[in-house]
Amino acid sequence: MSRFDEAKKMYASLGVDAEAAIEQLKDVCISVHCWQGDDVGGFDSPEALSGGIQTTGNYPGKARTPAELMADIDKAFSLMPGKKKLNLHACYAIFDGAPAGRDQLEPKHFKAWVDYAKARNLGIDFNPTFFAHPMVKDNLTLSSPDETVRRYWVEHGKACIRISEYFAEETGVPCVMNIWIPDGYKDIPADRLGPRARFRKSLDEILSIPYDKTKVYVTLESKVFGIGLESYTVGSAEFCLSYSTKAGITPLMDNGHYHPTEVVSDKISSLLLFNEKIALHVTRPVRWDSDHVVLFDDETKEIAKEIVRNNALQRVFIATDYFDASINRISAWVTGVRNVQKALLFALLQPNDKLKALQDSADMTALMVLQEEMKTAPFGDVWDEYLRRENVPADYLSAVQDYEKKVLVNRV
Ligand code: RNT
Ligand code: ZN
Repeated sequence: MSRFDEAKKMYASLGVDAEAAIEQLKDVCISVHCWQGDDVGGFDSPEALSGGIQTTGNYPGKARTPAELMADIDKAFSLMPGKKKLNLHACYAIFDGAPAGRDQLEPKHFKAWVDYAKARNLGIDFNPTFFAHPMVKDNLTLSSPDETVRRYWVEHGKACIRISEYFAEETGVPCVMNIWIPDGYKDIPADRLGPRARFRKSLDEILSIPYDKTKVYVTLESKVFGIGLESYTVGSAEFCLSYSTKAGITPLMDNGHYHPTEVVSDKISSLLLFNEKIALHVTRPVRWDSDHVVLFDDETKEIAKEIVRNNALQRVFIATDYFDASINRISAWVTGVRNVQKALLFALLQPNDKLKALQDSADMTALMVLQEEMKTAPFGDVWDEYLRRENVPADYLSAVQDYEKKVLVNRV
């Protein structure tokens, strides 16, 4: 009997169908962020990263051109099982000839990405880029009191909706367009309402353009603070959640965007009760929103459990969001995405009905014992079987090291 067969038997004894878990996992799409490959650099502006986010490290091999980034994404995707979507930022526009400002971006500036995605049967998600640009003034964009600045970024948001619709039409897959602005203050403001009122007005203006809501899902991502923006964040949790509900768009939670003892896993159920769809940025905050590579850790598993046991795999847009420049970037990509998938498989392999029944009968003793027992169940054997069926190697490190030797080290 193979290790998988043994594991299957063990899970079956608990009422868990390992085959069904694998089948379900195959259909879950993870939206993979393109920005792990070049430290959130992009191609449209030479400005350094800003907006209170930071990539640290200088591991060799960062992608410097669209061709390099595309090659790296190919390498990374070849080592990830399951369904993927490509998540792009507006700063990854590819100009062939005259560059355009962010307020002037058009679908044609993303044609190379559409060709890339179509050739690989990928859908595309999108993000307007409200950072690392000279039109960010005093750390403000959509909430700026300077009308020229505010308008510029409203036009950017509108342009991005048009581009998102183009992605959906070309690929045949709906596009999730996520709005996140870095706007905030390092020190105590005198007016907290004004910037938020302007942000609300700007969002209203962006969303006023007609677009097909079955093709473009606009999401809004909140944040607690950024580096250099410690005292006040315009797009706070309360602002973004209230706005999303009122405007009928989709709320997005990034698990690096809350106070250190707050957990997104506990928030998912509440949002599911009041939203048809919700969206996540899965990351690993270490003491702050540091965007470390996602690990197979307790909170990632808990997030996955909340999605699976609430029957919400079709209602949650799952995207990765991290950027580590201190290790091989391809490995960072693959490790983080695989860990999201591992967490989902782990969740699919829990005896969820049994656990709920124990909770409802107030048998917290048996609940604790069973939950603990599941931690050492032969999960790894089911994961390995999933990789085998998906035709990706269990050992991706050798492939990454080989690519590093042949390709990445030459980028100097
Ligand atoms: C920043 C947000 C945002 C960015 C990306 C690059 O704190 O998490 O999602 O990481 O848009
Ligand atoms: Zn995020």
